[in-house]
Amino acid sequence: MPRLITIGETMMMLTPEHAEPLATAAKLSLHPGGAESNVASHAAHLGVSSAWVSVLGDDVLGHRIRTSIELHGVDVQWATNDPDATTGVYFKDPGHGVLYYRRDSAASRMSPSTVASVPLEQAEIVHLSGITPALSLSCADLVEAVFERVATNTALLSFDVNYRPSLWQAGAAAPALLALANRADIVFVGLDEAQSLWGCVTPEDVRAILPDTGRLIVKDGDVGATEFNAGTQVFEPAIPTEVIEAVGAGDAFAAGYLSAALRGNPTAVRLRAGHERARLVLLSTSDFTADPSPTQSSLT
Ligand code: KDG
Repeated sequence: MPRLITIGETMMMLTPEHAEPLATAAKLSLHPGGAESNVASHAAHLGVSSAWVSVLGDDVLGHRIRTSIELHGVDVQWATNDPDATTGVYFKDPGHGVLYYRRDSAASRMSPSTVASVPLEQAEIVHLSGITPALSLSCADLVEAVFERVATNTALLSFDVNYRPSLWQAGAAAPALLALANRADIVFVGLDEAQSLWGCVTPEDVRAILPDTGRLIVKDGDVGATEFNAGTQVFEPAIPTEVIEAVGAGDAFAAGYLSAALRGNPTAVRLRAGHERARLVLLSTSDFTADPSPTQSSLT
């Protein structure tokens, strides 16, 4: 049984091989791109048994994504292919953000039934992100159903705020993401996104508006990350890195942190593990840069 279950959309991602804008890039590479499958893939490489739950199109992109994620060592038995919908696609445009082609994608049709047969209560951590409730009403219902189910058992609900402004109607994201984050056991949020969403300037400001989150991890780019947990506050500086491209680094951070938490490590070690994993992704244009092969450890 997987110790970590993640749920969310994965698209086919096209990214320039070198960090140059789409307007001029000559060569693009093709990889799965999805915050939650990224977390599962990194965690699997770190030796944590992980599963990823989603819906893909029954098309060549959907099948390729499923196979790639399985090759990372992730259990994909609950990732299904919908014959009536297509797999989402997105492009990274280094220096300019991202372009999504995901409206009405197969994953946008996810709903509470997507997790009906998934044994969430047997996992130790269930991980979601703030991308999913923005995809469709049925996806928002899915997120609500997972929060409610996990609250009644021993699994911890991990939530990465992952604010994607282009997916939300004006004004809708701030209250929705705040309410979800306040109900989670573990929350990851960038100080920059907390500033855009809620006007927070310091990590302490974020704690003040998320008083009910169990472990709150506020990431401040190349400065470091702070964890608030009950009455404690621990800061761990980032690892100095020549950043090539940052998209996906937050997922790697979450995976490093969660993997260390599952090993029972103390706060500073968990945060350091997050920084170490994020650094691998910051050094490339890909969402997933790993050590050469999956590690086998006592966690599997
Ligand atoms: O965190 C990286 C993800 O944002 C990216 O791979 C695509 O999941 C994605 C999204 O919806 O933005």
